[in-house]
Amino acid sequence: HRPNLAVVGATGAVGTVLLGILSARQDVWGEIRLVASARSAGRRLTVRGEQVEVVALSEEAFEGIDVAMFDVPDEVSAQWAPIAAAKGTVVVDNSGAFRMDEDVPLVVPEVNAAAARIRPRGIIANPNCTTMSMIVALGALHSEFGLRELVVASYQAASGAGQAGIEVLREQTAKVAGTGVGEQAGDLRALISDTGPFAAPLALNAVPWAGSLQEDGWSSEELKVRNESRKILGLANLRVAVTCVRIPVITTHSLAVHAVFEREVTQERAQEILAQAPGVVLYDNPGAGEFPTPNDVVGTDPTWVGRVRRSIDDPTALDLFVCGDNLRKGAALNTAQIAELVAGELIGRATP
Ligand code: 11C
Repeated sequence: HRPNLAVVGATGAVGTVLLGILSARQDVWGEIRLVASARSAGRRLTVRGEQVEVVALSEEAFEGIDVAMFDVPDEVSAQWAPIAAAKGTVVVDNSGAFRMDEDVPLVVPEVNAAAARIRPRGIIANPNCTTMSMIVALGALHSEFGLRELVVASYQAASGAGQAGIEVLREQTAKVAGTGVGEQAGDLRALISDTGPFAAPLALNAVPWAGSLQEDGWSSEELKVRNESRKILGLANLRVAVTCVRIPVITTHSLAVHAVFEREVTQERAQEILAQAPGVVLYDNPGAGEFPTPNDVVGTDPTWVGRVRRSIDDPTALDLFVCGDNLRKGAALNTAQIAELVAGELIGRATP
């Protein structure tokens, strides 16, 4: 039979994008069951052109389900993914709960698809959207030049913090419009007391913080980018320095990347590799004003790369600017791609 799929967290910011993606991609699924918290149960959502009623998360929700995609908070995944896996469902999880567990593969199909086959706990993890926004391009460059070190600054969209992040940025933007604020130190903080999921007012601002405080002043988001990049690329000793910054963009994360390699690089060869890499679009002609911006690429699937330069002071280093839709490839699309890999495996097994 065609494998049955459950979407857990169907009503969230990523879940909503996921239903659109499932409706647009080649359909490999039998039933698609929509699962969410008890609060959302009974709502009807459209997937593959059909209305489907949302059911509450419970053990029974995984009955007859072959693959489940989870897009829920860490603690919900930590509790429910093992329950689903124990029922024989392969879980593709987009939370941070399992990503760094040794017996859980962390998969980006363009980079390490084979890793998805070895999943002793029945769980496959999907990377953080910030890591994802650069890793497909870096994977391609790594294959050719051998990656040694990354120095990265992110420019992250509000929707990385979910639906609440989108709403707060919209409210703040409406509040500042036409007021003339932004010219006096602290005038944004005086106007905006509720910063929602962000550490400071985001409209007309840049906030060098995402996630929670970890040891020695690092943010959880920064450590995820470092640790997940190492795991996906299979480079346990990769040197990574990263600063994560939130900017007033609704959707699409961007990163300025300085990547140091084992071998000497040229701008031309790097551009050639990126132009040919699956899942990457090279858009790099600054003389004509051509480089990716988050607003130009939102809603698209690939990783967009521009501003590719060989470092002036290091012939083994490249500098580039990368944009990726954090809700699509950054979350929903990659989850769907992994689930499709598993579906292909299950169908192959059923019809040898
Ligand atoms: C953000 N990347 O932009 C985060 C959200 O580990 O999946 C995703 C957190 C995660 O805020």
